[in-house]
Amino acid sequence: MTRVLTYGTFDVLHAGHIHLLQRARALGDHLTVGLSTDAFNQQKHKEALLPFEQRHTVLSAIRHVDAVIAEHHWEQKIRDIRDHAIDIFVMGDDWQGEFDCLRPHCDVVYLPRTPAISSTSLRTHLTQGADDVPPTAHPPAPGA
Ligand code: C2G
Repeated sequence: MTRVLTYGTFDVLHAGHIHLLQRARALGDHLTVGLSTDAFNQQKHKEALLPFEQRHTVLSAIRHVDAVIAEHHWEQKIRDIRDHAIDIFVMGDDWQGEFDCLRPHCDVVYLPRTPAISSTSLRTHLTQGADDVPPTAHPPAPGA
């Protein structure tokens, strides 16, 4: 069994997140997602609209996701890789190179990020009542 691991905030879930999770899961047989806690989001200087519990409920319901663990700090990845017998670590390529230090512990794969959509843009759209059309989210090119 090939076990895959990824991390994120997954706030205001959108097609970019789903495309990432779908491709990550397709690299193996089991996908574990490290979900950033509200406290860790503060460390990341990231403001999530939805609290951890709600983001956990949504993420756990996605058929591409087999397990959700809490992401409390930057340094837990090596332990998570060991504890969950991870073979492949995956992140979107906005993180290109940032996690190459994990290569001694597992394969590291960066997948093309889905353009033109982000939780930040959706939060702005939702909270500022923008009257423009919500951003579209075309999936990355096939084989991306
Ligand atoms: N993503 C994507 N396309 C988008 C938006 C996000 O492929 N349009 C990917 C990101 O590259 C990331 C994952 O979806 O791999 C989750 O994105 P975020 O929820 O923004 O997570 P982030 O804040 O990048 O947290 O330790 C790692 C961090 O917890 C990652």
